[in-house]
Amino acid sequence: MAFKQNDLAYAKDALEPHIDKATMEVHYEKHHAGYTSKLNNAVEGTNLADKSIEDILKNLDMDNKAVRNNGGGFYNHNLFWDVMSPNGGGKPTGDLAKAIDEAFGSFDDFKEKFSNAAGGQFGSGWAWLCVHPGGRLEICSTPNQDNPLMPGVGCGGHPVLGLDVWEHAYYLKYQNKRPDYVNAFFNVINWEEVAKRYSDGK
Ligand code: MN3
Repeated sequence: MAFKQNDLAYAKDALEPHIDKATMEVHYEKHHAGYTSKLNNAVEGTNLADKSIEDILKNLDMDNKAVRNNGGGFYNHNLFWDVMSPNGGGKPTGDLAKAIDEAFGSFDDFKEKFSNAAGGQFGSGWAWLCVHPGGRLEICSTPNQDNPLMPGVGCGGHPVLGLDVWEHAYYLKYQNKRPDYVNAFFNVINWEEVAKRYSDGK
């Protein structure tokens, strides 16, 4: 069965003014669609074709560049669309809020650390909030389309929040001002979805 992009739960202009419609269109219809079709081509006729994407990433041969880049790109963007919402923003509640306070001191400290991970990723990549078994949270970043599920990326646990810091994710609206984009992302984070991923993943 071929891999398929997650449907967006909102219109492509629904995250405005934080994430603009033109960026959403090219990002979803061109970039993510491209990773998805290239992943399907790369696994077709191989023993990976009938595996789940999580299974593929966890057991990945990191020298398999086609699956590493496109499998990562496929998975990462599906997560990214799902952790944003026009009704997002604010702060998490419940167990996730407690875990954030425990790991980072406060929500503001978390925001600063996550923003630094996003801003400090040199070149293209992703910033992540990951949960380890038992519930401990970690912030990290990965280059290119690497993902915390992949072996040996130095960024462990199960990703519950991811931020795309490739220029294609923000350049049309924010040009070189990545920190403004990172700040705007906090206005659309779907904390309910992140909390669900946290309780599933811990
Ligand atoms: Mn992208």
